Amino acid sequence: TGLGFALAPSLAFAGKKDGIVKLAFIGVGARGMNHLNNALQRDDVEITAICDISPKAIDNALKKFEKYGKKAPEVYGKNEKDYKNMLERKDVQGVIISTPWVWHTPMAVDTMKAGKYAGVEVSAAMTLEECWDLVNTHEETGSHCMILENVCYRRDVMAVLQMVREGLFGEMMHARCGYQHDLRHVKFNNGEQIYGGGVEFGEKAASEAKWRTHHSLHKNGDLYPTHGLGPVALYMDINRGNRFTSISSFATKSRGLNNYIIEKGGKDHPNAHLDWKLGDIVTSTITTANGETIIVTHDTNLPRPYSLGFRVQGTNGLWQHEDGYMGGNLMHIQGHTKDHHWDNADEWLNKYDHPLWQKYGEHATGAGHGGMDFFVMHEFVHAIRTQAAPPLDAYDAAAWSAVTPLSEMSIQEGGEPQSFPDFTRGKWFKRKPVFGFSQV
Ligand code: A2G
Repeated sequence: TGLGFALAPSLAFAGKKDGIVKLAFIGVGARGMNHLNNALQRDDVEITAICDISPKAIDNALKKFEKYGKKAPEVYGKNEKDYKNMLERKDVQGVIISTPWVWHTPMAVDTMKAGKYAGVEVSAAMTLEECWDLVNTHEETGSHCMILENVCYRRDVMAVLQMVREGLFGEMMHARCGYQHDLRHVKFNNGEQIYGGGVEFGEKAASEAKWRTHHSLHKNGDLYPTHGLGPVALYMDINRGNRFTSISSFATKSRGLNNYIIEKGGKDHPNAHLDWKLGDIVTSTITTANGETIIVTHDTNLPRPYSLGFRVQGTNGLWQHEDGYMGGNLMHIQGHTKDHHWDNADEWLNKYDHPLWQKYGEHATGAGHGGMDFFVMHEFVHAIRTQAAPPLDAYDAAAWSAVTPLSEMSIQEGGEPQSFPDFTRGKWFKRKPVFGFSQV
């Protein structure tokens, strides 16, 4: 995707031999294939079944099984509901769901109802009703749902979590984050290649542009909040001593996608006449029960380098980071950093490197997205093996994903603050943080 993330195969991972975890996959397209690749390299996982309605995707996936010398899985995908047949299998304990967004909640709900662990890609839900469906199904069935938010496992993000917990920033006060990624080549292609080369979307397009783009046509809100908000939620103990209380959102006008279509496809292309609803930059301010604020940005239609733009600030200092190669990795910690100056954050992040990264960094770095994908799979598998609750759960999935519908509502009402439902129904007050404490 032009992010320069390594996609080389990671080192084969030798896990615990006792208790092989049996996984199935719904969706083995671009994202699912990445997860599949990681799972196939673990000898503590057996993939018993895969499901996709695209025969080409199934074909590619089966080739991977051959490549790694693994037993071929049962294949499902006759139609859009065939995944339900797969969920009836006894030899499936957990299901990785990497499908178009509108399928995430229904598939996660069906997976939990089938008594299996659901590992659902981001965002987990598109509407408030879906957020509640995830929570209610988890509570009714006792089955678990892990939101597979890989950025929570980014090396710098986890080091900063250690610093937050050690109190280096003082009391949490404010954070900024966002999904700032020029997706124009992802939202449009020529139907053959998966990125760019044309200005088609929907039926005439391939891969993500088939389903992702139409959300930009019909919705004005933060369509993809969790890459930024997941880590910030961990810093602020959301659902575990704290919770999001309100959100107020604003959108700019919409220009980027139309300009791109005209530039690449000409002003007579049929797509040049569409009225895109998504504002190019959507900015939301979230408040929390503990008195912090969070500014979340969604910026996917304009030319710009990738950055999640983290800022994590407390009463004693802050981390401020701009992804990329220009050295925008800054730290200021009162008592350590010279007043009114920045430190290069690298030294701090090395010093507070998370134990999980120290232990598995070597396996992780080849696994895609700079290693995060290894950990998200590792922890999902570990939760299943130990029959434990996953570190990112249905409440997290609901609270983080709720930003999409709530920001849409706020924008429609001119920025009017919207209340977050308390998806934990009061349990946030007593629940304790769990993410990142396991060193298994
Ligand atoms: O761009 C990145 O890889 C995103 N991941 C991923 O979620 C998806 O939007 C992709 C575009 O296809 C991160 O930013 C971590």
